[in-house]
Formats: sequence, C-alpha cells, structure tokens
Amino acid sequence: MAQAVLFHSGKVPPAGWLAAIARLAPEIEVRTLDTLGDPAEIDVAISWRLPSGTFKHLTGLKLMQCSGAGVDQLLADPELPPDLPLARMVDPLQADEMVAFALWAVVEQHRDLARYRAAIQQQEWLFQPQTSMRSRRVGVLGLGAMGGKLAARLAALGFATAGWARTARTIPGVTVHHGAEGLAALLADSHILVNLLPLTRETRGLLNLSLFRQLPKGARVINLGRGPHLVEEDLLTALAEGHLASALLDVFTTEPLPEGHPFWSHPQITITPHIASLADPNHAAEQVVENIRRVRAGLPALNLVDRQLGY
Ligand code: NDP
Ligand code: OXD
Repeated sequence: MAQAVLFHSGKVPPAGWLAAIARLAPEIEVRTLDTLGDPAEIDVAISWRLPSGTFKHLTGLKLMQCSGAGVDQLLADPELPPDLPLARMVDPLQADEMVAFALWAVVEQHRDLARYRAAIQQQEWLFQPQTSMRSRRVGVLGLGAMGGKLAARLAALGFATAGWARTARTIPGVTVHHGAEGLAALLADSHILVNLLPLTRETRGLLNLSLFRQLPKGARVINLGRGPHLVEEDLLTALAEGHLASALLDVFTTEPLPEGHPFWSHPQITITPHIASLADPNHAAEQVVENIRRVRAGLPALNLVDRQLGY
C-alpha cells in the first residue's frame, strides 16, 4: 500500500510547508484534504487541529505531528485516538521568535509605553520617571523550550528574573521556583508576570483574581500561553480595583476576539492577535521530516507529548 502524509493547515497557507518538505525529502508524498485519496494510506498527519470527522478515516495513522508548540487544541479533540503518539513542535528558531516578542512585551510593560502612545496621540510630550531593569522583578511561568530561554535572556539583559516550572532546575542568573508551593514565592516578587505555560488540567484558569492579588500592587501581566489560562473577567476586576496596572495579551479564550469584547478598547490592555511566534516551515520541517522517517523505520518520534501531563 502507498504511504503518504497529510498536511492540514489552520491559519497558515500550506504552500510553504509542502515546499519545505519536498525540498528536504522528495520521496515523502504529502497530501492535503483536497488531494487525500485513500485515507488509509496516511501514516502521519501534520496539523494544528484536524477538522471534525477526519480522524475516523485515517485508519493507518501512526503519528499525529502538531504544527505548533502547544497541543491543547489537539488533546481537546474527542476524536483524537487515545493511543496515537502525538508529537509537538520544539523548534529553537520558533523559541527565538517568542523570546524576541516577549522581550518587546516586557519592555513595553516595564517602560509603560502604552501611556506614551496615548500621550503622543494627544500631542503631549510626557515624561515619566524611569525604573531600572535591575529593580524590576520579572516572573516567568513555564520554563520549557520558550519560557526557559526567555528567563535566561531577561536575566542577561539585567532584569531581576525568576521563573516557575513543575520540576526543579538551574538557570544561571534566574531564581527558579517549582511546584505548587513555589508559585506563591514567585508571585509575591513579580512586578511583571509572563505566562508561557502549556494549557493543561492544572494550568487552565491559573491567571485568576486570587493569583493577581498575590502579585505586588501595580503589577503587570503578559499572557503569551493560551487564552484559557486567563479568567478574563478576573483581569478586568483586578484592573478596575487598581491592583493590576496593565496587561498585554496575545491569546484569548475565543479567537478571533469577538466583536465588542472589552479587551478591544480597554485603555490598560494591549492586545496582539495570537502572533507571538509561529514555526517557520523552512526550519521546522526538518524535525517533521525526521519524525516521518523515524515512524517509517519503526522508531519512536521525537518531542512526544505526555498525554497524562498534557504537554
Ligand atoms: P514546554 O512544554 O517546553 O514547556 C512547558 C513548561 O511549563 C515547562 O517548564 C513545564 O515544567 C511547565 N509546566 C507545565 N505544567 C506546569 C505546572 N502544572 N506547574 C508549573 N509548571 C508547569 O512548552 P513551550 O515552552 O514549547 O511552549 C509553552 C506554551 O507556549 C505552549 O504550550 C503554547 O501554549 C504557548 N505558545 C504560544 C505561542 C503564541 O504565539 N502565543 C506560540 C508557541 C507556543 P517542567 O519543565 O518542569 O516540565
Ligand atoms: C503554538 C502557537 O503553539 O502558535 O505554536 O500558539
């Protein structure tokens, strides 16, 4: 029986991925849903999320390769076969893009740039006293491929940096906390909190009012993980009561952000439309091709997700 790979893109046009895979591995036949042919011939599917009803036709599937770093959207799919190996993207260049974006976000919050933008709109030459990076404490939630790299870069730049993960580790220049008991210590000391956790049973709704109130008064929150990490109403409450000064959000419970949502025009909230970092097929296709070859050679895929942990 012929073997083929299914590529199904979400927001990204497929051409870049198809060309990158063809360049690296011309022997791999890649199909889309439009050119699917016999679905039983598909052994690897590459996608952010497959349309409802697709999995049941892919009877020869050996690997689901997520085209993104976060896999919550696939794990939430009730049609994802329970024993199907699921791999995620762990791409150093995607992590670098995230780090660059997150550094912008931290500096944006650290220097209160939204206030300058508002003043400039009014042709006001605003001056605000400056706080040094070394006295600005930044806490990073999640110290994986992206958060770990970010924490190291923030520390190298001079921010007083701490981080939180599930398990212990050492990152030079970074105060690392872990486990449920480590979270309170991190929060009490974070003027700027950056979320780069995966969305799991444990982390859903973590950014809530009780957590915000554990941050110092005037703290700022940056969410680059997933929308459902944040209880959106609680953010509005924490801003209204003056406990939080501002927030910068790239991800939302409902995407695209619905018309009329209060975040569109909230003066203390800066939003971006889930663009913090995307895997570039010209580089990321290498690990996808390697995984296809591994699966076809009977080897376990790289970057497999622990379905129990959810990341
Ligand atoms: P990783 O899996 O490499 O890292 C996850 C980190 O979170 C690890 O340090 C892990 O701890 C920690 N963690 C997980 N669960 C818990 C918990 N219950 N308590 C404390 N720490 C926990 O993920 P990445 O860094 O590659 O990506 C992180 C997330 O970023 C993705 O899941 C995705 O949601 C989001 N993302 C957003 C993008 C955007 O454009 N906005 C783009 C790409 C990713 P430990 O190390 O101990 O296992
Ligand atoms: C990802 C994303 O998880 O783009 O890669 O959000």
